[in-house]
Amino acid sequence: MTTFNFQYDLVAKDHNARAGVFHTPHGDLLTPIFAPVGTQATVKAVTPAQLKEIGVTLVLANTYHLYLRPGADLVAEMGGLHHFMRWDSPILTDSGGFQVFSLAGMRKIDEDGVTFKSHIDGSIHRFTPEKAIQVQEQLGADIIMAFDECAPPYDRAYNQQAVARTHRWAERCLAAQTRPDQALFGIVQGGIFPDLREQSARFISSLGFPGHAIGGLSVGETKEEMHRTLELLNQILPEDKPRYLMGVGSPEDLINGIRRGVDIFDCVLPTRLARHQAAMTRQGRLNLMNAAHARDPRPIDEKCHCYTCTHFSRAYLRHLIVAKEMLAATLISIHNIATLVYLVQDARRAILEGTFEQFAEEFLAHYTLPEK
Ligand code: PRF
Ligand code: ZN
Repeated sequence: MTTFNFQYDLVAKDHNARAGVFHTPHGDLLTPIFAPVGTQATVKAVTPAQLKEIGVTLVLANTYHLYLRPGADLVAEMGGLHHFMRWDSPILTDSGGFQVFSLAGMRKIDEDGVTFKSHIDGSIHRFTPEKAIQVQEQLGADIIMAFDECAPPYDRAYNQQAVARTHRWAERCLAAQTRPDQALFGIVQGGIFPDLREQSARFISSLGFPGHAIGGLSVGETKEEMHRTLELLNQILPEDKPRYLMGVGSPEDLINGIRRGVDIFDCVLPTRLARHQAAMTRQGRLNLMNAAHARDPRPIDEKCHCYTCTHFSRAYLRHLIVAKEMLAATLISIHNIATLVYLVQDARRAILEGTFEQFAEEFLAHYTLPEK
């Protein structure tokens, strides 16, 4: 099906960390890469021009949300997602499975698909693997995702079923694809269970997808379990295709993921934290609402070269927050996204230089984990 050559060039390896280039119809992605989330065809509070200035090259959008509102037909009629949201770099859409499964009590899963109730108006809808592909083809992202089932991480019987179903659905997604210019990624599931993960990685990578996603992590398991799972998958997933760890993106998770062979990450964390007045730095989180910042002339991070840190003081940002001004969310979002984008850029440089292990150790030594 695919006629565009979605090639992944592995440029350098440092232990298990990888630096590469993934070619897409809207340009090359330099990996490791972090993609901010634009659930409703907008990265909340940040314009495309601001994303470009930071150096963002990939954004994620959600099939579930855009299918419900404004509708995939409307987006297609408006020239597709790139034109609609005026983002001319690569876009990745998630398939909707994970979002539908998050609708506790509002969905019913069977072998053929999922019936669910809209969180907007309560109307009834149905997604199948075929429907998820059809909607993603209408949206027109560069990277689209297979329709999968993400089970609770510790439920073995459920994961066994979910893996088998995810595999059958992956084959149906491949058969349903008609556009030659979208990279359809298969998704590995299996919870915390090594045998299920191995089975899933072997099966999914046998289907010939141009890239592989790791689903079902950062959903309640421990960090150690996530790391062990990534180490196992790193040995099984083919080296010549990109690996995407879905929905993961704290600074320490990025470094720990890159260390275990992950190439692509996405997460709502930078924009969500920004709307809750929290700044991400390489040392840890900072709550800008705190009275300690009231007369602080320093930027969020003196070493950060983002627009926010090169122009504004903590005192000004705190003032915007206290006065409930919208610009606060924009400026903190810009800084938080920049923190993750610069972090993976530095990681890539270190991989190319062969110093990634030192870089990772150094980063983790100075990083204070947020309180739970
Ligand atoms: N599947 C899909 N999207 C996802 C996940 C998944 O398992 C996760 C889990 N971290 C986030 N987004 N399709
Ligand atoms: Zn900054």
